[in-house]
Amino acid sequence: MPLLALLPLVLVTLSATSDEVAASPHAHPHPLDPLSAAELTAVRAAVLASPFVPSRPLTFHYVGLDEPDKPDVLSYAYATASSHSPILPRFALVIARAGGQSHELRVDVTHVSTPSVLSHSIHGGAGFPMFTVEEQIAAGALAPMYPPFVESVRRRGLNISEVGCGVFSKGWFGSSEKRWGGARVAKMQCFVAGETANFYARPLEGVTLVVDLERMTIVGYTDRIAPPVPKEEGTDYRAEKIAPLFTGPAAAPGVVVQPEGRGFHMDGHVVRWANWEFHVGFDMRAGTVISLASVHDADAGQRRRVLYRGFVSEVFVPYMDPEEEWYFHTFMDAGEFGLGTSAFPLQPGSDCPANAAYMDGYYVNQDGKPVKALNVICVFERYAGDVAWRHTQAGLPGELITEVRQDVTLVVRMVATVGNYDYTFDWEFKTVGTIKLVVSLSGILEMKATSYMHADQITEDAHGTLVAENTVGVYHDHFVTYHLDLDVDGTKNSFVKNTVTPMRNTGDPSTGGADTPRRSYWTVRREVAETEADGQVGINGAPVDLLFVNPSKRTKIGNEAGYRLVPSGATAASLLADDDYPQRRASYTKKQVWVTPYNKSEKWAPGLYADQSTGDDNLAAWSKKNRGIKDKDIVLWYTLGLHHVPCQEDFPVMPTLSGAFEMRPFNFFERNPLIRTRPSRQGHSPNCSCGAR
Ligand SMILES: *[C@@H]1O[C@H](CO)[C@@H](O)[C@H](O)[C@H]1NC(C)=O
Ligand SMILES: *[C@@H]1O[C@H](CO)[C@@H](O)[C@H](O)[C@H]1NC(C)=O
Ligand SMILES: [Cu+2]
Repeated sequence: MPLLALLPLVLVTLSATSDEVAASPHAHPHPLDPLSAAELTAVRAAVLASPFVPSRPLTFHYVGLDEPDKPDVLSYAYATASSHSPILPRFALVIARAGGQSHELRVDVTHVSTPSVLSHSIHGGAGFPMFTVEEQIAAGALAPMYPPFVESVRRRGLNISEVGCGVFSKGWFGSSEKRWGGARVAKMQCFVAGETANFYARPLEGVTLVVDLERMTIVGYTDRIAPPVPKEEGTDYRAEKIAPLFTGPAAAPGVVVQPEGRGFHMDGHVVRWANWEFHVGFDMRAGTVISLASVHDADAGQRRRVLYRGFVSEVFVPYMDPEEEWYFHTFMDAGEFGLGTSAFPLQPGSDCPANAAYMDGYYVNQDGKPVKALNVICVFERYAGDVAWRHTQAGLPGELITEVRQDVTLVVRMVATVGNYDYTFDWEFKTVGTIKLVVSLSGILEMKATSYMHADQITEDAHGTLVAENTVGVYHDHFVTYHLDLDVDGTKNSFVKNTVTPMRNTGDPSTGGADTPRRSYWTVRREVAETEADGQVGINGAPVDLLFVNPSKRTKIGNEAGYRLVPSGATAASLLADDDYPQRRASYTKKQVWVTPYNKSEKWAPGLYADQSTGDDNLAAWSKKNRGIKDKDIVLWYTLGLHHVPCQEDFPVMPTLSGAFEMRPFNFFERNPLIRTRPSRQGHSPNCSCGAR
């Protein structure tokens, strides 16, 4: 039937509209629900009325849920039918700036009509909170009014009206930058816009401004070099600017259809799908937060805990050019810019398939007023034709047995666009019990203008790849650090390193050998980590299987219930010197794996105050306490890393590049948990050539 071949590909959805998650129908929010607009409004009122911070102006840099203590949340979430869930108080953590100080406030918003400030303190250590969107805009507006900058632009033969500047965090470089006296300053660099949407491709190289974000004035200025501004032609990526578009039958359009409706259910922020249940939250710093993930064990007839809380703790992006304009490009995208505040509405049908459901988030602006982030998270079932398990049994007389089960997964997705880069963060839940975390990079490179027009002209280290004429895509890293508070079948877990070790066969049974011609083999040496020092692992060295086990939960045949960490690509560790300033701030990026005892206040790998942090309060510093981690409530910190050597295909916009890792059940179930799943009832699609044989 050739006509059908022109029809859309396979699956199509019933309810294509109004996919927004309804507001929680419950009178009381789930204790891990993000703060609602009403709660955020109440937080603001309480802070503004508080005598603790009398000085004005006051700006809000972070407001997030300060979740109840873990034992309380656990008894709420896993309350038995007989005991019923307690109503837990609702607290917010606020970080505000006033009078040149960072104020931390804890606000009780259990009753939104009578919010109250419970505690207040002034941050005395290093570092500053996230930038606000408003101050970045205000800083950018200073540049065209700053005479030396206007002069620099004029000297380059450009018109000030076509130049725009953005805020770049300045990093931390110790006593070498005493001149700013520990002030909350940032750098600004500028681009030439013109007709293209891709101003990142047209840097005004050589010019750096320093802005004091508190006084909102320019406090430093350099105009050092003036290579040509790269040409505009070929920089745009908008469909209407790229002509001609492909018109041929490059690919038939595909739409996902679920004739029987969605396979998952959303109750407020709680998602139930197949054997999984979990809570989806949203935070202005971390973005998506997944909590209370548990998997139903059909054989045991019970729900079993896997993850208490997981989120992206930091994204560290150091650039590899030591020159004046580039050395400080050592960004901490979560702690400086906010992944949640950088999340924009997902595009239905492109960012997420047609069968996706969407969730909104809320954060606050600089005035503390709630801002709705529309459609920032999507949830969808994915069947991409992959196999969960299979076997064909040939050789039986007169019979060919084939059993195959589809690998259908549930994806929770958010995209954060932090300036030039777009990060897609996926949480993928698999029916086999696996949680897969995927980070996909796209967007626009940070580019440096240069006089080079051709690769043959480059005689010294260009610190990047010539990706277009006069344009170098600068070398850099992406280190995405996850905080995963695993609770494998309960709270108390141990971290086990199973090192795969080569062995020699002595050939002599009296020394444990085997009397065979075999010379060598490998075996597994098991080590249970005692303290945090044992919890640090560089995974590119020895072949090692890393497990989180619950020593008190065993299978019927005696193996400890566990989950295994499986990296899949993107295992780069930092190559910076230990004494280099950016490395001191992000010292935890030297090893991919850290395991710490659970501590509610240890959430952010570079520390609570990431901007200009010094590393004195980061994950590596906490780990120096070398606390016990055996048979305790422990947290996995995993850093997914990529060394990015740009190439021409990354210009003008970068094709998606992904890295991932999985947490897979390991002796958690008694057997393959999918053994009892039904074979697919879905037959041939109309455009499958396998039909009429
Ligand atoms: C700069 O651009 C603006 C707006 O396009 C225009 O009005 C102005 O005349 C230009 N100035 C110069 C010196 O070209
Ligand atoms: C929990 O973390 C905070 C912040 O790092 C620290 O001050 C406190 O001592 C920690 N508590 C324990 C028991 O380690
Ligand atoms: Cu990159």
